[in-house]
Amino acid sequence: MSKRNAANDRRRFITRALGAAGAVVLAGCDRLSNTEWFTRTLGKADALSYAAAHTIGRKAMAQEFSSSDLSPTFRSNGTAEPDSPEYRALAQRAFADYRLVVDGLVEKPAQFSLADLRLLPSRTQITRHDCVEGWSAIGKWQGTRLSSVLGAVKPTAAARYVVFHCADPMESDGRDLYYESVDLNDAYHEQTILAYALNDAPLPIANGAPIRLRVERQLGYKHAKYVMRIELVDSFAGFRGGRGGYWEDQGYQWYAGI
Ligand SMILES: Nc1nc2c(c(=O)[nH]1)N[C@H]1C(S)=C(S)[C@@H](COP(=O)(O)O)O[C@H]1N2
Ligand SMILES: [Mo]
Repeated sequence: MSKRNAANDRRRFITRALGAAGAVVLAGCDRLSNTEWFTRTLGKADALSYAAAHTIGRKAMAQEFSSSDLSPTFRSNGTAEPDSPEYRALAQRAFADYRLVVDGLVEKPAQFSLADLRLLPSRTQITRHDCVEGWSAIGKWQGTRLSSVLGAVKPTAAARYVVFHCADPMESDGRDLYYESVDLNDAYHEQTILAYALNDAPLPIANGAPIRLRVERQLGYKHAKYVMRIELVDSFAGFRGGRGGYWEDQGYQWYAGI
């Protein structure tokens, strides 16, 4: 199959998958997760879209825009402020005490303050965020390239996935923290950054302060906000629901390519 046909097939496939999702009345991610067929459909779609993305080459860049394309405001979705004493304490001191822990299958586990992260190579990009609920927004993100952080900690040969542990509990009893994961292909991609700024201002709490992932070729729920810890693993099979992310454990596809 030629590259062009593969890309067309993939686009058609994804349009079909999302078109069907769009036909359900979606009040939010909760509603969607309860829809049985979505689990069924996108469970299979997962394997297919991941394979298709690899066929067309994972180096492809997400589209970038210009300042004139920026959305007037970048809305907040999901958690707007993590409800935990630990997070509140960090926020109160403007994240001066924040340390991003990076560990797991790495040679040199490390902790990074915001100042440390700002010293590493950064990238600025204007991209479109697509939420599975059916809205999009264009924002300007600046952040540390994830590849720079990984370069510092040196993943071992066994490392296959990067897990992002977030600050926000998804249950009112304070448990079930949001989490996400990507493979090394996306982790080392040029546009994959740990963003600390949005639209030329420090990242607001509503959008994931102090650090949120941007993984531009995937849907919104992959872009973990309030990232506290990054863990290199060889599998997420034994962790939480075993599907590599909070929404994935409710049935969303793990590879949410767009
Ligand atoms: N920690 C955390 N990350 C998260 C979420 C969340 O609830 N908690 N929601 C996800 C979803 S569904 C979307 S669309 C985006 C929303 O990002 P925004 O608040 O900057 O619009 O964050 C994603 N990352
Ligand atoms: Mo979303």
